[in-house]
Amino acid sequence: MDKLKDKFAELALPKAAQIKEYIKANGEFVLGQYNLDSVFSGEKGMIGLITETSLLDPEEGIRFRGYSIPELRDKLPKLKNGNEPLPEGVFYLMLTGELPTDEDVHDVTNNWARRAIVPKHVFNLIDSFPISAHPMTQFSAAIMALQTESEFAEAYRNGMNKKDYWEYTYEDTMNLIARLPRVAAYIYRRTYKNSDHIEPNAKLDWAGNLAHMLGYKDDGFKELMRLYMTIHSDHEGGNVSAHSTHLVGSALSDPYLSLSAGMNGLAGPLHGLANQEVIRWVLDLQKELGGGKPSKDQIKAYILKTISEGKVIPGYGHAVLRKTDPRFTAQMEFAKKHMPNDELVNIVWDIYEIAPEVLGTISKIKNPWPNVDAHSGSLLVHYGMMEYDFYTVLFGVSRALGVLASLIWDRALGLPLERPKSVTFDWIKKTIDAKKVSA
Ligand code: HAX
Repeated sequence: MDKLKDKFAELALPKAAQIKEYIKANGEFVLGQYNLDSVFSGEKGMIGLITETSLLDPEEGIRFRGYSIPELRDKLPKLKNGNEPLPEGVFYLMLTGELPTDEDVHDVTNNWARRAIVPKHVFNLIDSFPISAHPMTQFSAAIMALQTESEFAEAYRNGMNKKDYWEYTYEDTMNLIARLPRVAAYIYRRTYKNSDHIEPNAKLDWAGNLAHMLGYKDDGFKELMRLYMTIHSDHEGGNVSAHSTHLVGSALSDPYLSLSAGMNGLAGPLHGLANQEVIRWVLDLQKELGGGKPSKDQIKAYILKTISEGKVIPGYGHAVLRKTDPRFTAQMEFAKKHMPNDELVNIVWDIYEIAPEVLGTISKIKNPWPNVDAHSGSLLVHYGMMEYDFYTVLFGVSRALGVLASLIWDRALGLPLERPKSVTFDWIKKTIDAKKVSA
């Protein structure tokens, strides 16, 4: 028996049927218009995707099924002595649209614990990489290695009916999410701790177990993982990791193939890899100054120098947001409570005072405010995780929750193969010139 699967069938399938009916009845309705600039600016602002799990407002930030980050921290179930939400809860919420009870979350924890066994060949594959391979390369490849377990792929081969797609997507999703912490921790311990691996502890919650397998005993780190895994999980459908997972899934590639594609997108420095770049940038700044805490003038000068070298300030700016990212604020609140005097955290706060002012003077930059990645690394460093090349893997474990919940919805909604039209520049020029002549 799988209570979450039953709940999805009971709540979400009728909703999916309603949505399909609505689309049928209102298919002609015009939602917006776009121009040449839209096409050449990464399709920003063009509505082209349906994503049920979350919605991003440029001024306010992300809402998961209508709940903001502060509301999630308040309302989602926590451990008895904990203060941060359990990520099991945000997954439940994204999937069903309902806030879970403590018992619902407990069921998801147990469900994932039951599914968490990683086949040996996945570890062998990870071990076959040179130790210098980037952790995201190892992570994406390990997800591909896990694909041997895909129930969706097997059922498709055996002639599954379209109406069953969502069920097999659900099964793969649950198995995959259950196994990712073990895979991530294995990569970490192999790459940085001499392959001194730590067995999972099935009594711990999903994020607590991840912290345990990574080798961090501090309860503060476990709390950080719960918050981290919750707030990084989803950012509506158009970001590169969500969009690529969805796009690849639209070919009915199974959840393993789809998530691996999404992780390859997350590994880009303009997206998830920005979290490692932030710490690299701050450490380089410190190194250049001979160590210690830089003054605000030194920070300003370093920002201007970075820009003059044709590089971006990592952790600042966003394709959609136009204010401080509430995920940054949530991490700042966590830091104020747990580590207010940490030097690196204080540097991150000083940068927050300076960077928006400096970036705000550069007219082409649409958003001078910090995003989620500006803060996360400093929290990890505080607990001793200095190996910043690994940070994006943590982001990836979390992001799996949102993009895979969405993939289940994609299959439940029967969304088709995605295939936007592309044209050549010549085609555009001819079309626009012809319109000008006839005007
Ligand atoms: N530092 C310097 N220049 C910046 C900048 C920054 N932080 N943010 C934007 N710009 C520049 C762009 O590079 C672009 O310059 P060109 O026209 O010369 O190419 C110009 O300002 C306009 O960019 P924009 O419209 O404001 O921003 P985009 O939507 O094109 O890009 C990015 C959004 C997040 C990619 C961008 O702000 C950036 O590169 N930020 C730094 C990297 C980063 O933090 N990425 C993580 C984003 C959040 C995320 O996905 N996390 O996973």
